[in-house]
Amino acid sequence: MTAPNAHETPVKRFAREFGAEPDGVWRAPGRVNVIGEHTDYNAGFVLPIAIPHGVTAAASRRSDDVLAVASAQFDGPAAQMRLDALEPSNASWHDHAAGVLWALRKGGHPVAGLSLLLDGDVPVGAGLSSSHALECAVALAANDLYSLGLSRDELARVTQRAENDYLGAPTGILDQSASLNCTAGHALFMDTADLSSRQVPFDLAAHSLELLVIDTRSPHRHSDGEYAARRAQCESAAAALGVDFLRTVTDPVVAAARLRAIVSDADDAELLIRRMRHVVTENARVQDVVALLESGADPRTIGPALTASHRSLQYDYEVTVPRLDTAVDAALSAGAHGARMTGGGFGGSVIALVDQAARAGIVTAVAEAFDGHEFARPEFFAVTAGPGASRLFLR
Ligand code: GAF
Repeated sequence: MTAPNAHETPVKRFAREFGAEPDGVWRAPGRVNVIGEHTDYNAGFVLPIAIPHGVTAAASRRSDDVLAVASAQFDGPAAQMRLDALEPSNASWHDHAAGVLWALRKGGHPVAGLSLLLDGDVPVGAGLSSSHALECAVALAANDLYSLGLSRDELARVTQRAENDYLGAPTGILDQSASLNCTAGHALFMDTADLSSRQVPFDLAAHSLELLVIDTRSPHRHSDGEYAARRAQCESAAAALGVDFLRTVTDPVVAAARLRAIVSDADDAELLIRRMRHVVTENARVQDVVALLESGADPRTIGPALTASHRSLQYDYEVTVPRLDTAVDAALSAGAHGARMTGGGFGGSVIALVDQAARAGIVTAVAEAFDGHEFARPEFFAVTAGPGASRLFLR
């Protein structure tokens, strides 16, 4: 029996589990999306940063067509799965590793067995993409160990297939692209229609600012029905408007008039209008924020767009929950320049753009607001734009 040991390196833990040192070690980060929420499955724009938290995968090839996967965070021996017997599942954390190998093989890529030791510090259930960090670390390891030669964007598509078809979560391409393609000191401005992207300077410390994460400790899950329902509503709105994706819509007022004329049930029409309006205005906000950051303006100027994004997610997209709204409202009242939920919503984390000097007061104000609602106290930590996924070594 192996036991978690906080001081043991992934290499040592791997050797203890599998009897030899790993062939290599890879690391992939979680992400915070600065703005551009629920736009990725509408072929729209996103602007994530990689965060310093991530998942490290120590891995070796095996010749027996078995995935053996252990975790530094969980007690117990490695789970063992025959690759040719894998069936879609989302019952355990190791299904995220299995899903990547399953998706690689479904895509015709020749991967055989892997021994894996995973070690992560992305808060789970906080909406910071812990599962995508795991999947990206495993995808990079398999790509190197089996000399697959896949590009970062191809690996992002592989992990998206694992999420959609193995784990049953109908997510877009934001999170894995952030983990694989972000660079330190930058946000990644990506057009999800074709995955074209550019790096946008994002150095808040140079302006005595920081991005404060408020983990509301109300866990979210993408396989729950609400995320899928939002996606389906966007597809219905696009179909009614005669476009492939809502990204094509630029004037929400004209589109709303058309939806009222086309959709016979008035309540259905108003619901589709709210969803459409979020997507169209959010795409515009991403472009506005990128323009401000690229112009060299004080990053404080992006604050109002962050807050407008939250209000749109709260009232038009309806994916916030009381803890998220409470955190945003309290942070703004205490002096944050902007605040919004980040990630899929229905729980998870808020980000607040704060002056470094104001951070302590904002933390106290949010904590007291949570006490007032008898919510469990959130976790607070600042994040900087860290590097994307990488190989740490390969023997
Ligand atoms: C989750 C999904 F995984 C992403 O694809 C994206 O849709 C996000 O929610 C919302 O922007 O993180």
